[in-house]
Amino acid sequence: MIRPSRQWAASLALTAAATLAASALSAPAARASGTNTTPASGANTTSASGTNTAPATARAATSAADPEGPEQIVNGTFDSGSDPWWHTDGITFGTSGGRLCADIPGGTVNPWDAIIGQNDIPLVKGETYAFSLYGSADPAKVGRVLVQLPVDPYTAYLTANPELTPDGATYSYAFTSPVDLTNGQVVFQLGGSATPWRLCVDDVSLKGGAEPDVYKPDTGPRVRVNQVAYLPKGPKNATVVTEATDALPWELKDAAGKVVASGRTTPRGVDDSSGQNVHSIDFGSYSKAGAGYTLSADGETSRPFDIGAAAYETLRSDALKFYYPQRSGIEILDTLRPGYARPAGHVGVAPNQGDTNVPCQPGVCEYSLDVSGGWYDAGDHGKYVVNGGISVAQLMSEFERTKNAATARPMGDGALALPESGNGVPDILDEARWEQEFLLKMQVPDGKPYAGMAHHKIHDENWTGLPLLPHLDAQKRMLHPVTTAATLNLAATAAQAARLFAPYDPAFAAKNLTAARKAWAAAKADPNRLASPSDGTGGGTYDDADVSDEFYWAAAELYITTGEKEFKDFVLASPQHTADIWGPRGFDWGHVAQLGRLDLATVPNALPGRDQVRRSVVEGAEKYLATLAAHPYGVPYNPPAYDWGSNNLVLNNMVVMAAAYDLTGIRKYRDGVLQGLDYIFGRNALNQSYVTGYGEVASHNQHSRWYSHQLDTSLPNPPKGTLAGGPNSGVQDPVAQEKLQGCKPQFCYIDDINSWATNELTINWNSPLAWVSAFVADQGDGTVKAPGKCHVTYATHAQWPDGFTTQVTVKNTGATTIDGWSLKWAFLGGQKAGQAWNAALTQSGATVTAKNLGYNAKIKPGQSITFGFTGKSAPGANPAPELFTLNGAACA
Ligand code: 9MR
Repeated sequence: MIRPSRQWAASLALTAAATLAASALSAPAARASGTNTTPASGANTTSASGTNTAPATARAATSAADPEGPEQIVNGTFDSGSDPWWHTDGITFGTSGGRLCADIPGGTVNPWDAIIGQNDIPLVKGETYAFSLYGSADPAKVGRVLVQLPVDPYTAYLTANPELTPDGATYSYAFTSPVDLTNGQVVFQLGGSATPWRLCVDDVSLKGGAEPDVYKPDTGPRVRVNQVAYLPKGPKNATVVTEATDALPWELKDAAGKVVASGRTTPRGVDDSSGQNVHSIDFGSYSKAGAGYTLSADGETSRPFDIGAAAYETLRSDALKFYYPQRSGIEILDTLRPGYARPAGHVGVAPNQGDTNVPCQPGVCEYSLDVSGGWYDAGDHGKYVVNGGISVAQLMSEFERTKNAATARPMGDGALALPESGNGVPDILDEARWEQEFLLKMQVPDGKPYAGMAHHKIHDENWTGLPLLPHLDAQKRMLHPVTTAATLNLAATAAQAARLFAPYDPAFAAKNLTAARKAWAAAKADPNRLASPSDGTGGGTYDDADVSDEFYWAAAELYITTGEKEFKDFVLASPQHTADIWGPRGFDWGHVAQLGRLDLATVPNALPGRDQVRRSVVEGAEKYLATLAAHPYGVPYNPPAYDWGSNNLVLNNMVVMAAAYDLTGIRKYRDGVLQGLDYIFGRNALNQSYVTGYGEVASHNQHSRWYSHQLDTSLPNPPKGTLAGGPNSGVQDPVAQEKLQGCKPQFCYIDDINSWATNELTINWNSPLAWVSAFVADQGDGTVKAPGKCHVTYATHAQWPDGFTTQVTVKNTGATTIDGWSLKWAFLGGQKAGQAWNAALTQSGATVTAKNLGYNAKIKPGQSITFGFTGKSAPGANPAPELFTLNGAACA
């Protein structure tokens, strides 16, 4: 994969200089050999080139080049893409089958007119190096390989001219470095051919010299805690890294250094995810709120932490405030996000080329679409429907949970300081709408081929370098082919939007329902149109070979919204409905059956067998709880290798436990969520928080083209509340490849802006963070509230096309008289409560409040009152609400 990094951008800049410098070299080889034929160099490029004309695999040098010496080339085997190799413009470059192949244009004059290279190769003076590669050329060509100074005068320490043939061969050389250099360069100079040709290389190796520096992260004290806060009445666990095998004493100290609790650790043996011998500490019996606590064991003292709830109240909004400055197509105002102001990106103002009139990739379509708006996916400027889909769904679900979960507390209009604040709509829905409007724009218009389907993505023609503010991106942007997965993401989110926006903007709700139905029909008609796994130049592929889970999710949302038979039947017949979808890896943009299952379980609907759906969510939670309990760092995720974006998988597994708590009220599921949070905030092998601005040591250099403070100090770091992707055993980026090779899963992370495989920020990773932090904030100080002493029966007696009548009975199940009552519930969609009897009804959004009248204020123990109302139906299902709150407490 060509993926820019700062290094890559710098290399390209250097290419122009290299061209100039190379002409200054005039006879580069002569000058280079001159350097190399000094007696001190031992082997020299003359002999190297000389040997090179001999049959392949001949060894050039006589000196003691150490073929077993340390490898200095990064990714010379091309097993994980092409990074950190760079190339000059005009070369078409790609890896396949673990080999790099490049099409070299014809018509260039000088060798240096076409270059492939790698930077930052350390050389040690006097050390002899063995350089080798496998290469082929079609048609045959004499290649030119240099190990050189990367800047003027581009002194070459090795110049070799392998005679490359279509059959391919291995070439070996040796040279002795006359210099100490930290930033040597290996380049293949490939220009000078009148006609195009194709080069393939593999196993590029430079062995010898100093062992590359082994990167050792600074992990601070060996006692690992949640550096942000433990809830006073919640669980409190920590991990100690120690050689000791027997239990050790621990002490909890308050901010004044006074010991307030103590105990003994539990030895846990060697943890596979970190390779460390560890003990765990449970100090959950201590519950006094305060700041600046520390935990000591084995002679080490943890980073400080709070016992309190305040941080999570802030985090729930910060995690959502992340989205406004991710917006495309709108100016970011300093008044709303101090320090983060920037002009609108991709609004059709030069140098931007989009997104108001975006053509397709050649051959894909004949029209252009206005696809402005939406959120940028991540640190890049791409916008992808499948990833936008799960992100907007999780924001909408965070809002929808406030209608159905006993502990949920809604955040209202104005909570997120948005341009739309004050419009009477909860800010979280305003933010979700920004993305949903974009998803709607990605749907192919009526009358065009594939009408109703959604384009998979829109992004730049090539990867851009860092930093690059969105409004400065001058690349051509294109729509990529439609896919079934994107279409179903649109169907699912539009169906969910249809019910949630109905109370606020019925026209927008209706537009979404129409789009959802169209998308569903189009996906059914074209059920296996997949994204190409090789369409990854300039943007991510987001390819997915199995879309049965997308079908299930879309059908589930359409069923919940409409109650219609077609969707019910599809859900019930889908193998995803009964499959065990709670695997250890969890769910993400490519595995979305869980989104459907969770909503079917938690959002009111009349699906036959719904109890089993609910039970299955609890079964999933049990699994993640068991994983967490067995893990000495308390992580509800423990695959042998950590995935790309592992933090988001951890958080999504926490969503499942949270849903189980919402469904059952059983405390252990809630405590599982709280423990999972400890890992995210510092109870981990690296002893760091993965959320910017939260915790003593926290990620703050996430890969982003506009939060590029690490590269340009005039730019900001990501805003407070931004999640880093987290450890990724795949180590696909150059920084990870250089520093993290062979890492144990928890160590496969580095807070470096160029580590895009371990340290990116994305809209679909902040969405579970937002969801979970709202859940945690809802737990207050962690006290589990007893259910209200009431029971409600809600019976809709009659229903006609645009209306219904409902009777509600409230029973006092407690031992004391209720004197004055206020009962709350929320409708699924846009229903409106009308005339009432025996109660006074008011409604805000979907939430209805029924208050007693003077004569029925009192409900004696064991007694009931009944009231009723007529309602105005909204299009779609009108299931009975399932959460009733009487005087602030959820009825059992
Ligand atoms: O999050 C994506 C991850 O699941 C994939 O394994 C990876 C490689 O295809 O791509 C990740 O998504 C990136 C996307 O392709 C481009 N924008 C940034 C995303 C996060 O790194």
